[in-house]
Amino acid sequence: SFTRLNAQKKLFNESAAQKKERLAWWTYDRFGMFIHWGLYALPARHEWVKNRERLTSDQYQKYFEIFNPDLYNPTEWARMAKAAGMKYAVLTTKHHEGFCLFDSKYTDYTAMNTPIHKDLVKEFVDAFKAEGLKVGFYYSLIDWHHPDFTVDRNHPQRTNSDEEYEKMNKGKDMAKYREYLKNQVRELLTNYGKIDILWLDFSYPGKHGKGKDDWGSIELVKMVRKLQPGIIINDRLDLKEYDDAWDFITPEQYKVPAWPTDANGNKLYWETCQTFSGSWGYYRDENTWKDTKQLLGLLIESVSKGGNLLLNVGPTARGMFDERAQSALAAMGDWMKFNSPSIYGCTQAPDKFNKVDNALLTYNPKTNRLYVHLLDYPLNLLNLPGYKGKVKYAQFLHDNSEIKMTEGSGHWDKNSSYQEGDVKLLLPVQKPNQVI
Ligand code: JFZ
Repeated sequence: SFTRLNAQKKLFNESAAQKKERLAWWTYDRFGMFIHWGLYALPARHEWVKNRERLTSDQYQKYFEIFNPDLYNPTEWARMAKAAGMKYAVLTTKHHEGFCLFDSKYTDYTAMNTPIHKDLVKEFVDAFKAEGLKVGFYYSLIDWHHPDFTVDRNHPQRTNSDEEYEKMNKGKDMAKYREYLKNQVRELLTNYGKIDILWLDFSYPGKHGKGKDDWGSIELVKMVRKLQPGIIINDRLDLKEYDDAWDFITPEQYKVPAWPTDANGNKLYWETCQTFSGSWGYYRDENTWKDTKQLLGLLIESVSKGGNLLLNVGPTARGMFDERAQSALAAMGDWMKFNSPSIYGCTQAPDKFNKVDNALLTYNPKTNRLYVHLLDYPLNLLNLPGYKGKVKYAQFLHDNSEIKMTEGSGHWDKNSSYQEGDVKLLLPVQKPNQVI
């Protein structure tokens, strides 16, 4: 629904140029790691397991009592993220289950009171910063553990009847939850130094839903900006009618057809988040892992449409990236090692460069280089339609070896009319390994 955005209201006094400046590192870096980690790593069958299986907080309590990620080493995580080419990471400080990976004055439902007895968020922040990565916090607006959080249509104990809702919610006070959520966000943005990204999740206004009034979204955003003026915020607070209450949109688990714009045609900042295997939390038995080419395709395609990719890892209950995640990250790193100049600082190619068959285009406006990503390696000749006079030199990226090119030919278009002005690249028959 982002294409229907018609933002008019404003909360702050920031110009478009100032916003561009604030988001400059993020649009340059393009590639980050999402980390979904919580008690749900123990059942290891989806981060919504409490909801999917309609578990009560009592039934869920056993996971809290045995949570003990003894192999947790965030420096190792940071190194794997870095080796994959990722430049920032966003950790679930609390997911919908309500369990906090951080120490909090406002609840005992934290990692401090599990057998690990550690502020896992603090260790994450320190380790990732030390490795030179930017850090972000995911914080769930939804909370299936807090006693004042009312049962709604996304709740494990949801029902079909208005009367039952009323019965279950008797005595619950969302105003208290609202205060709790604000207090915790304040803790997160006060106790851990500079935080680069805040990812609040998520709103579902309407009948038996929750939105801006439930969260106190406006006050919350104002507090966030005051505590961390440079922070970048996502768009799930149900404040779409405001121009500046959010920074980027978050299309999730699907491909955007083109660079998303608002109703006035202004290009939006955007970041897609994607999983390796389907679920966000560690899911032991999931057999739907994407292969390397699909993962690289997600990254390249995002950049080719002016966006970022936040790619998720769900660590295990012992605090490790499981081996499937590790090898996927390593494979992306093998490609990024040679091809990252086609990602960092890159964006959608200018219109004068026509689409190329079975290829995605990225472009670096500073160096005026066009990157042609060959998703389906062609036989010998790659046709660049209408590129005559626009290309000075062509080379592979992985080894800087020249690719010979010819000008002056053309191609027959769909209507069988001959179009002049193409460039043809003479590629080697055998695809080099580092080409996607
Ligand atoms: C949410 C979470 O429920 C999920 O567990 C995960 O954390 C993911 C990143 O975010 O899922 C959503 C939230 C919003 C939409 C879709 C899935 N949405 O707006 O389409």
